[in-house]
Amino acid sequence: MKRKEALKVAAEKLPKKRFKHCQRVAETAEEMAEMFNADSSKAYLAGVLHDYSKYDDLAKMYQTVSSEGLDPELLEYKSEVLHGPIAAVKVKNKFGVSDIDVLKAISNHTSGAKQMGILEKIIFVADYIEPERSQPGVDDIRTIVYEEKNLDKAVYAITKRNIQHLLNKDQTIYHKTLECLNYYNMAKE
Ligand code: DGI
Ligand code: FE
Ligand code: FE
Ligand code: FE
Repeated sequence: MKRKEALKVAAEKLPKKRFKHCQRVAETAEEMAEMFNADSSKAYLAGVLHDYSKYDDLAKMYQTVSSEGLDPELLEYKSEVLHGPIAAVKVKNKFGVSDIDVLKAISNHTSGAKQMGILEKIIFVADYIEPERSQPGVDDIRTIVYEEKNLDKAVYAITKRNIQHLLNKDQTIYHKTLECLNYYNMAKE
């Protein structure tokens, strides 16, 4: 799938604000790919499509989890945790995106995972630091990325903040989020 086509399907499917976020993630990911010697075209494509399923019908998402044999534990969560894995299935089946790096980056963009590839890490981080993000501490993450150039440390810092935030709201932590925390705690230096 070419970037123009991806932009078109994302723009048609998503509310304007969400689409704009996807565009900014794509641009941030493209720039990061150049910094970290990854494939910038793949980074842009994964960025545009990462939130494609954010507003899908939850019952249909659960059906897809079953029919595609996705992690059954996903059934205990809502779109917040499901939309990455579901988007990966959809862009593969609907648009023929077959690149495994792109599909994994889309699938794991919310939880992260252990032993992520470069593209997965880039999308995970770009989603958190795209220019309109203003959550407390985001500038510390930008410094880790753009000055220290340490992606593993950024993944760890983001995952730690996400988990702290989720625990403050008594949310359940998905196992891949925890695996990501533990793995990048060891990998970060
Ligand atoms: O889709 P975005 O808003 O751009 O961002 P995202 O996909 O990174 O995160 C979506 C939401 O998912 C965010 O509000 C936090 C939530 N989330 C991330 N990890 C977990 C989680 N929610 C639960 N319950 N458990 C998790 O492990
Ligand atoms: Fe998302
Ligand atoms: Fe994220
Ligand atoms: Fe996003």
